[in-house]
Amino acid sequence: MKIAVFFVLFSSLTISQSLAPAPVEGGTMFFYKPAEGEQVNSLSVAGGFNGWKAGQYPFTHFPKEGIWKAVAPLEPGKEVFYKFIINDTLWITDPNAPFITEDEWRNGVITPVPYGVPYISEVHPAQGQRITRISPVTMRLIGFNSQPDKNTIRLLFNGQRQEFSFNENTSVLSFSLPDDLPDGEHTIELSFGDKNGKNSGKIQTKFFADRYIIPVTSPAFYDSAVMYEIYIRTFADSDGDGIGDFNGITSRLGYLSDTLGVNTLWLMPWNESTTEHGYNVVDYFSIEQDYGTFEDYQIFLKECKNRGIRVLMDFVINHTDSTHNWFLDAYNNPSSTYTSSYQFTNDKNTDWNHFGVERKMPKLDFDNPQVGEYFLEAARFWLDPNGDGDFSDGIDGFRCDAAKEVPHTYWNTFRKFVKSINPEALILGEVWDNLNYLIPFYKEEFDMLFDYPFYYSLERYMTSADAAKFAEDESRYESALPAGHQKVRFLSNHDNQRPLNLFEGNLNKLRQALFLIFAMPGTPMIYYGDELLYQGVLPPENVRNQLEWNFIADSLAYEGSMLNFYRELIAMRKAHPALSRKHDSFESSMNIFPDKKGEAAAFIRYSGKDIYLGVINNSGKIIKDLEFDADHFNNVTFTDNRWHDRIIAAEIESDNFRGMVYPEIVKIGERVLASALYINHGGFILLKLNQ
Ligand SMILES: [Ca+2]
Ligand SMILES: [Ca+2]
Ligand SMILES: [Ca+2]
Repeated sequence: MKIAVFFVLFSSLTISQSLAPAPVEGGTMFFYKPAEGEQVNSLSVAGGFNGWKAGQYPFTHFPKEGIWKAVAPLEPGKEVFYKFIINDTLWITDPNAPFITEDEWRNGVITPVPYGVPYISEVHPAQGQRITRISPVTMRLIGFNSQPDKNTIRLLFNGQRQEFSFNENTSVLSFSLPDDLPDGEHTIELSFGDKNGKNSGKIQTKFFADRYIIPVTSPAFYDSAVMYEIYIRTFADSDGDGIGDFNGITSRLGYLSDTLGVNTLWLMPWNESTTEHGYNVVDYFSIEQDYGTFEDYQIFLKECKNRGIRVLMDFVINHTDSTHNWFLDAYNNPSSTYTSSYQFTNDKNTDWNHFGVERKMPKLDFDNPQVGEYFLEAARFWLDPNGDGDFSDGIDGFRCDAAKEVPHTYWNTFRKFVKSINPEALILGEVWDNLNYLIPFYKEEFDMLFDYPFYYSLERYMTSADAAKFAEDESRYESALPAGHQKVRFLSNHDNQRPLNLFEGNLNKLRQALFLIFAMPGTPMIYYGDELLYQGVLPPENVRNQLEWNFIADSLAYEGSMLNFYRELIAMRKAHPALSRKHDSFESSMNIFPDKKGEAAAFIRYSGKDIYLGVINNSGKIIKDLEFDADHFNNVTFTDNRWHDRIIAAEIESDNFRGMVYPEIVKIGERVLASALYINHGGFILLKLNQ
């Protein structure tokens, strides 16, 4: 008996030994466990707390445990971003960080808690979070080696005493927010003691309300659009100089619109530039000479209009090229009229703030109205080059590069200006960051944003196979976004690895992820070459390959090719409009949930009487029978059992179960049972539920 008890205690201790950063005397302890065969000679932690200086807080190796440990004196309650540095050179993300930023940096994020005193966790809304709908505040109170004492809790909301309820079993404190809660910052302050008599001291957390009384109004065209991103330089060359050009794209529009079925093109920058990628513009009113003439561009645009294809321009306004005439004038010339258009950091105008590490990309200063007005003029030019009020010679919208580097106030001005010229013009923003960061960019600024949170959530699901977590993330995410919002969903672009590499060469995961992107809300986007199963990992040069046009015919001829898979998905989305219906918590067109065992991720798409059930099996085994809560099927009438007639799309076969798909779906009381629904690991199915 004693041995058994000891064993239980011992194993629970082992399991609970997390490698997440933990409070210790004198600061926060970080852990790192190298992978088998990983060569680690030295290791340190750095972040905002020490100016990102490598080596200042080194780890010590504990060979017996196979773990490295370091302590940094972090200030409790103050959120920090951090990374680990291996062998002084390789910056990596802490694999056990409680949160990882969903931007290009992938930093670990922690809010250190003090050692030896009670603290709070699982706070909702989380510290610093933006909310768009009102829901109760909840948090878990954690004592130091003992339970919190309810009688000691003191709670203030925006400086006023606040009533609350406290569940002593779960240690969760909660209170409701008033329906008329004003927008803006809200502060929660509390203190409490535990049964050992330790006191938390004052704990503060803040959140923001952003209610979007005005919903986002994005052009309806993009709800059912399929977008395609092109790097002009490597897409199609018309004159044999080895560089892709406008005439080359024009000659391939048949492939894009008829063969593939896309109807929106985002072209990487086409203004004159000194780099291959073009993200540093020399002249905002020009066509890159490598890509052809302005006439070539106009012919391309006209052919797109004839085919009903919309064209988005990559608008790069955070910085210019260092040979832009403004910068040439201002460089080493403090009396230049353009001195205050840039962010010079010395008196002589010989040093300046720039984008990332690129000195060739001097940052503009939007505090100077001259800068903003210049880009309104550029926008007007591309929307209507001859200024006659007829947009048939203009672009259909802007893909705004590095949008988070440019002030919100400017995007608001930009929106008003663009919409006053052409209300149908699309304003699409690249905000490479988490949901919390995205939200403010919708408010009177952008019609659509690239959905980075979904990109990372999908990656996590494919790695972890945690269907319940995926469904929860997606539901929570959708409910936080404003009414009427739209987003672009993608698996890759010119800055990210190719999708096959994202899923480590696993074709089943790739097909599942694509299926989700084409069956769920948001505008799907394809990065050129993905349909030919191109591979490539960062740096970005590796994912900007030359498109090999002679592969297309082969790919079309092979039924099982990725190109044909893309074509099927696009056709599926077009044939079933419910799949492209917009979704947010105000206008619901989707419900996502796991099955009762948490093995499959399922979703229902609905639009009026059209109801579809999608199921993904990423569980590692064959699913034969599924059971769901009937609550998810409220709008469904279970009339007959001819389900096999209603399979819209499926990748369900394995060698053992080929052709054995005759699902029966019935509702019994509180449950919906889908039996004989064979889905192999890596498979998916989409069924129409109502005839
Ligand atoms: Ca060429
Ligand atoms: Ca050039
Ligand atoms: Ca015109």
